[in-house]
Amino acid sequence: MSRGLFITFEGTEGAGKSTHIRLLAEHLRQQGRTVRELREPGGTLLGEEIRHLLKHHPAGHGMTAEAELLLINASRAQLVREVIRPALAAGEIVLCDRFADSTTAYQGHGRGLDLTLVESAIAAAVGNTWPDLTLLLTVSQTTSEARRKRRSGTDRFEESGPEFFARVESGFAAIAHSHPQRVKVIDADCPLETVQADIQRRVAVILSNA
Ligand code: Z5A
Repeated sequence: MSRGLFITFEGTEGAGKSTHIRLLAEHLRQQGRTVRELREPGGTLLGEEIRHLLKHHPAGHGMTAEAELLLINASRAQLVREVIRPALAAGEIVLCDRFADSTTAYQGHGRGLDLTLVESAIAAAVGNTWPDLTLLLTVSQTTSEARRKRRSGTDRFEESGPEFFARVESGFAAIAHSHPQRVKVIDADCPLETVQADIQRRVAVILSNA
């Protein structure tokens, strides 16, 4: 590949994004590919500090939706320029745990910010660095809650109620509907092996066209 491949994973909490990125990265490395695993917010020194502010720092209490939007996109602007673009230029496969679609779903649909404003902030951060493929992992609310309960501790996002997460979920569904070429929906309620096999199939298709 002269230019690498940019794949993002999206979905609500507990959908299995982190787990499947790890499994897919192992699978691709076994094929001799160079793979970069990233997460948002985060992925750079600056981005990880912003992540802490957004999720756990006491200064984040009472954060406005607009401040949240801009902080997430500040982290993204850094990640795109410092890591993603150079990695793609070097021919790597970049796997990113959440990206711009999460902002549309969480800050746009979830927090209720104007979608045009959200799009402008995303555009400033992303420029023309859009994913080649987005895998949207969908799970029922029941599965999401059960999987989240297995973890210890909560963050500021998890303090939002079920109505917020329902809006986020319909936001993701709207994104998938508007971008059927880029966004592929994966039923992540299925057993782990079935979901990973589905993901590997989707990625094999795009790799064979790259
Ligand atoms: N956020 C935002 O608001 N706007 C943005 O633009 C961006 C982010 C980029 C990041 O939190 C927060 O930032 C996020 C949105 C916001 N918060 N919320 N809500 P994060 O990175 O800490 O959390 P997350 O992205 O929501 O990920 P997660 O909760 O850790 O879930 P996950 O990565 O999708 O799931 P997992 O950790 O891989 O799996 C959870 C458990 O389920 C684990 O024990 C697995 O072994 C198990 N699992 C996974 N798949 C299966 C299957 N198929 N069967 C059985 N068990 C499974």
